[in-house]
Amino acid sequence: MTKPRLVYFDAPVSRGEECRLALHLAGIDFEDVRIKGADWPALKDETPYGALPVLELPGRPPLAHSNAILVMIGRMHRLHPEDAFEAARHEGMMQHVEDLRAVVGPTIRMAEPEKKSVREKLVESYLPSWARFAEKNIPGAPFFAGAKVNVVDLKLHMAVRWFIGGKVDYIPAAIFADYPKLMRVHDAVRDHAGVKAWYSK
Ligand SMILES: N[C@@H](CCC(=O)N[C@@H](CS)C(=O)NCC(=O)O)C(=O)O
Repeated sequence: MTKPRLVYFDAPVSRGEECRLALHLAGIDFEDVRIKGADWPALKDETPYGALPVLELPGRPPLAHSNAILVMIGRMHRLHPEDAFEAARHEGMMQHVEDLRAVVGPTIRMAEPEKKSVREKLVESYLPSWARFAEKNIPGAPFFAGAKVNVVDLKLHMAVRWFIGGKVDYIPAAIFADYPKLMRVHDAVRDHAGVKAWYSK
């Protein structure tokens, strides 16, 4: 291996996509390895924790867990605060996104009518509550910490983008519309020149 490899599923979503965006914004030339669903069972046990994304760096063991990957890239490439307390605040929000995924993620594999019923309950209480707490803890504008993008913004962007396309059954596309700070971070990342460059490749 001569250059970093980011291994994730073949989709521009979630934990893998936020790591790809971070690597791209960091200016790192990396191999974007996309695993087909059918090939995953054979690979699962080869990964550190049985899940993706995994970042492979030349001369290092594979690194797993999206937040660990993001924080490491962020620290090395000025996409995460140097100050320990500020960094921890960013990491707290990154964990908040992981909490959301831990709650909503399992509904993807639910069959009907359980999926409908569980998601409708999430729309009533968990999702507005999650957004309210996110909103309360975003100090800056347009990005989380102000004028400059950080890895936390990429993670928040992916979380909002999951729903606002209206492609998640039973979850309205406008679920986060009443949370202006959250939407502002989403929009600022969407409109960031480096992010646009990634999607125009
Ligand atoms: N805590 C891990 C969670 C990783 C995770 O659950 N990844 C999902 C895809 S987003 C996965 O690998 N699913 C397939 C499986 O668990 O077999 C992280 O943040 O990267």
